[in-house]
Amino acid sequence: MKIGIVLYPTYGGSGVVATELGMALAKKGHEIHFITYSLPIRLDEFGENIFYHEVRILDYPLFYYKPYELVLTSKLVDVVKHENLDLLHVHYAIPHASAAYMAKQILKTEGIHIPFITTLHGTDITLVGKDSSFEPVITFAMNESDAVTAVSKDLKKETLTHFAVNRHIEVIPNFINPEHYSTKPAENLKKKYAPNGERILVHISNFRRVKRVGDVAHVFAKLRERIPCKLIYVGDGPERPNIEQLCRKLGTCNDTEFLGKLRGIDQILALADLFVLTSETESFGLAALEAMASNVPVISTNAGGLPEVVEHGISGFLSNVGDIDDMVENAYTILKSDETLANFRKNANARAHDFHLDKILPQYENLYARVVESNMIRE
Ligand code: GMT
Repeated sequence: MKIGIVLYPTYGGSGVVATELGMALAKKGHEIHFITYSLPIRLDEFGENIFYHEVRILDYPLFYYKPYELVLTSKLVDVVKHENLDLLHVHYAIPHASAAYMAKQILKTEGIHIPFITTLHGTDITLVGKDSSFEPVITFAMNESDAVTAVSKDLKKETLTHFAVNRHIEVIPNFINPEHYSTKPAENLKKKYAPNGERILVHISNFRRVKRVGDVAHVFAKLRERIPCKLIYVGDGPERPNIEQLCRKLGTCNDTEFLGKLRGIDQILALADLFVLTSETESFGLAALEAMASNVPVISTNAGGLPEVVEHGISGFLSNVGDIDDMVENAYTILKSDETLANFRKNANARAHDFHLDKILPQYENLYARVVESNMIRE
């Protein structure tokens, strides 16, 4: 099948999932065309079935707001037509779903019938999409999609609660390719970050308010009173300056590292003893799953789709949003002895395998086949 994948190329879960999906499909012989405004960060393997089409925006003084959606639409029309695509799969509804809808209508006037699938990732529904400035367009684009998927049951529920969606939403969870995660820490890095064998806590996010990164800092400050530990932050975003200030205020900076944005996170996850995710909403929590694939247990909130990923008391623990003391207690329970930690590590890895690529990829392929087939019947 020839598939166009539309995605955000930057750091963020939806782009990672879309890229990993495309690379895995290409390995299975599908022809994959990534369509976005810069090279996706995880697109590190160029195979014979992988193509990249860059969306460029013409700069013109009149464009105070650059019309990305329009140039994306034109690019979709061009790629579908000239590469003879069978299907478009857009990741993150805004503005990809409405651009795909528009491209579909334009192509229809030329006798080309292209179906499109919209995958909802989270904030396109829970934070941004349901705002009245986007809602009517998102609702329309979902209803006009040939199929809609959500990455968790909770996200499906949220979508049905806040939008007048009149079509079926299929839940296809995010996945991991275990080949991409290392479970062996590099000794030199371990020595660098935890010279005296301290436990290493890791948090990875885009440092947006929704992640409540300050809670990570508070959990760490309390935990280090009970157990020798270090904290590594990966990622960057609007809240980072506040978190750096908080670290100074709490007096924890000597035991904290801010690594910023990293292309590969496998080496850092391999060092970690515990992954901490304190989000207020989280449709799935791909970063937590990636940690689990690296044998790292997770303490997180019980928000959104996180309970569908982390098993309370088995591969980690879930706490109410903002319940710092409970998170500290949970972290201590996991880290207090090597034996308990080893057990949680084993369980985390086993849980990650429930989301193995081999289990999830056929669900997408099956959906693609159904959508393309019903599009042919309609033609
Ligand atoms: O919030 C982020 O981390 C970025 C965002 C994205 O779209 O890139 O993540 C969302 O999609 C991920 C992949 O499906 C999910 O794992 C995240 O839980 C989700 N983020 C939120 O719901 C806040």
